Amino acid sequence: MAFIQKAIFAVVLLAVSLHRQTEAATHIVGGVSGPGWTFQTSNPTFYDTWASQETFAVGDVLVFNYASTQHDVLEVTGADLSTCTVPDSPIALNKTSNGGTLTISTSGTHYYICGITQHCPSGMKMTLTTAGSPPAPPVASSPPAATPPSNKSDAASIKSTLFTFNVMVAIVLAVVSITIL
Ligand SMILES: [Cu+2]
Repeated sequence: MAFIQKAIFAVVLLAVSLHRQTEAATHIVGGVSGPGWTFQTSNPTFYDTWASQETFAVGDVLVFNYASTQHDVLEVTGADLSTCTVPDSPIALNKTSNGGTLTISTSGTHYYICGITQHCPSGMKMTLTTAGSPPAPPVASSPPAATPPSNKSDAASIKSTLFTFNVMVAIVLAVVSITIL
C-alpha cells in the first residue's frame, strides 16, 4: 500500500476514534462520588442542583445507583413530577437497581422520580434539560437550598480520560496500520 493510502487510513482511524468519545456521555446521577439515587429529605433540590452542573446531550446515559428493594426510577411528565404523581405508564422505567440506566432519547427537558410512595416528596426527583434547549420553567417553587458539594468535574474528568484513551488507541492503531500495511 502506498504511503499516502496508509496516511489516509491512519487519519480516518484517528477521526473515527476521536468521534466516538463525543457520541454519548455517561452520567452517574448525583455525582461519581455522590450518594446515588436515594432520599434527599433535607435538600429536595439536590438532584436538580447536580443536573444543573452537568451538560446533557441526546444519547447520554443516566446511571441510577440504588438498592432495588428500596427504589426505582421513572421518567415522567413535568406535571407528574410537580405533583409527585406516579403514572401507570411512565415515559420510561428502570428497576434494575445499581447501574440501572435510562437514556436521554430526545432533546429538551426530562423529569425523573422514584415511583415508590412518598419517595418523590423526599427529594427523589430530578429535572434536567439537554444542552442548547431552552430550560423549562420550574415546575414547583421551592426555597433556595444549600449548595451541595460540587461534582461538576466528575463528568469532565471521565470525558477527559475517555478522550485520552481514544487518542492513545488511535495512535497505536495508526502506527500498527502503517507498519503492517
Ligand atoms: Cu425511592
